[in-house]
Amino acid sequence: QKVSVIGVPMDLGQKRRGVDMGPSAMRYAGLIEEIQSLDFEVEDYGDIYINRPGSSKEDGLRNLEEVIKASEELCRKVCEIEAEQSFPLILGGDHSISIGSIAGISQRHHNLGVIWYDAHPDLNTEETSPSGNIHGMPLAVNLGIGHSRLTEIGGIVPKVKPENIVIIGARSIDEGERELIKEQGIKVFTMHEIDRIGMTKVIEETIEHFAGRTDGVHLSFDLDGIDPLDAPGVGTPVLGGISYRESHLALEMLAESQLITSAEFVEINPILDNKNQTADVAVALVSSLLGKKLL
Ligand code: DIR
Ligand code: MN
Ligand code: MN
Ligand code: MN
Repeated sequence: QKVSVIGVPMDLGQKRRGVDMGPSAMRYAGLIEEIQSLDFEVEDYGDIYINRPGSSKEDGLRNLEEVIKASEELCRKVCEIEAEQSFPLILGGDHSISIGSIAGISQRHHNLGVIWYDAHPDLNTEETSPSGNIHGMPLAVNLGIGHSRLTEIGGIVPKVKPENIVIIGARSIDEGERELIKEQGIKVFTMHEIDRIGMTKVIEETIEHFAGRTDGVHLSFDLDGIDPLDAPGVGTPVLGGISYRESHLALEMLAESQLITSAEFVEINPILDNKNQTADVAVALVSSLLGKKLL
């Protein structure tokens, strides 16, 4: 089994610099060695090039041209990885990178499932966004909703069907996002459901939701889904998140299910972090996702 790692040092999907260092932080935290220790062959594709500095706001979207360029490049690289039957592991960068990663993955997975592990549903459009930040829009874009220059990347629109999405950990939801969730009937486990039924049940229901229906499931893991106490190095921390242990449990259960066919870990900002704690957490979680067991 092979894992192909690709870094996307993108920080133009939002306003705070530093999240471009996420791929370095995860490599420094021992990502490659950790995957090798689990008996996978690893190929590190290095990082894709991000054009800097960004442009100004265009059509209400900050740094649109640079995000499009990077997304197209990431789409091509992910396609190459998928063509080799290798497992794509994408390192962010802010969450706007998900536009390019899912554009690539959806070329071969026409009935793709997506797990969006995040404090935010990232379902804004240039019309509903309070910030103009593209990192708050990628899930909408992947549903074919939003600016056409973003939704058309990779040529397939939409890339994901609303019934093939499960959001886990949401606790900061904008008005436009709330409407879209209702209108599209998207399955969401907010913190309320996680507290109420527990992570075990949440993941059991998630697995049940996808099993036998999808031709692959992509895990899009935003580190701000985790509580800021456990993952402080993120640009938009939100109190009351998923714990470190619950997150391991979730990924251990997903590993056992063998449903996950690609993954990305995004939004680590080493400048805001406490001695690379958040990258250490991400590497430990990758290891659970790839099947590491305590015993
Ligand atoms: C907010 C923040 N909903 C926005 N989104 C974040 O700007 O659209 N996503 N931080 O991760
Ligand atoms: Mn595949
Ligand atoms: Mn996000
Ligand atoms: Mn988030």
